[in-house]
Amino acid sequence: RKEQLMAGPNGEQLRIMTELQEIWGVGKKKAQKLYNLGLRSIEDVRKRIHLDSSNSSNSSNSETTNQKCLLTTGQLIGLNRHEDLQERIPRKEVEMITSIVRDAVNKVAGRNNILVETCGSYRRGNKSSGDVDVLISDPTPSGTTFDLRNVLNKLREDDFLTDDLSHPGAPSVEGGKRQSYMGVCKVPIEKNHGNETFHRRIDVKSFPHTLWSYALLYFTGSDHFNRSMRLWAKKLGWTLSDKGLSPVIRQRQKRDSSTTYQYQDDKVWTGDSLECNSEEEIFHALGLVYVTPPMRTSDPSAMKMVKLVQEDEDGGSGGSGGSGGSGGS
Ligand code: DCP
Ligand code: MG
Repeated sequence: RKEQLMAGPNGEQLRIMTELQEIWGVGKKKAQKLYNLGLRSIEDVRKRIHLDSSNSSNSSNSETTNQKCLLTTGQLIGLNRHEDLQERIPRKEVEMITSIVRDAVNKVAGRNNILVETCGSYRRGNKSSGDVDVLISDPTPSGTTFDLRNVLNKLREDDFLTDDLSHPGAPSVEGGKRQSYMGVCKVPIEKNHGNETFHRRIDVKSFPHTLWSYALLYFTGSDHFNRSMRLWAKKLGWTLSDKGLSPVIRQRQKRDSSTTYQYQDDKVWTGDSLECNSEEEIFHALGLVYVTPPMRTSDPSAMKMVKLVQEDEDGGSGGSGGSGGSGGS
């Protein structure tokens, strides 16, 4: 469909908007806004920002104040780091980054039993990744969230974190909530045997241990695999996320006219999340065989594995044999 659109009358606009969305934090809306301002490439955006900043240092009229808001702080970082962030991260460097974070966690916590696991495409076994998704959890005591803030301060002091795209707040007092950080890092040259590396996107998330398996499953992806599994859960009357697996009733509500979709599902939780102490337990709770991370791809053969279980189960119970049934129990 994209190829067709590219060949159509709006193809050039689509190509430009796709390029503008390469800037971290720039989505479709912002890309359209930039396009409407006459900007036709990332280079154009750079020039405009440069022009705005030299204008604002020469004068203080209101027009320049408006133009200063062309990009948010995060998008400006995305623009400044754009070239580096386009580079894929080899597995070896993902491992270096993970071990730098793990060392900082151990040092700040004063012990080394805190779980630090890199998920995303790395855990699926990809040769390279677009970013590094690090999950952290303190197994003792299991209800609390390990506070990331001192670890992040240490990583800034060590010149590992170079830019912050979001700041985590304090962990919630009642516990049970995740803490999340998005930023940019760079492996210091001396840690990389004198070799220069690129700036890399890093996400660090801290979860209470009770949600660890759900966090691992969610952030290992792939996004298509997750969507498939969530849809499967939905058909069985559950909702699956990094917050758990809970029974829900969905009430279809008409939305107001300002939103893209006409209807939304309002979820009414009818019970607490299941306690699952491993990813395997989550698959089994949904009546699925366990799928290992390397098989959780967007590849249709992995998707088929999930469906095959449904067919096996239907067959096993001597049931309808159809593929459209609600399945499970
Ligand atoms: N995720 C999701 N739904 C989204 C975004 C992310 O379920 N809309 C989950 C699945 C992803 C994981 O979070 O695998 C990490 O997100 P990334 O965008 O970092 O994706 P990957 O790590 O899979 O790929 P990349 O190599 O591009 O980082
Ligand atoms: Mg990733």
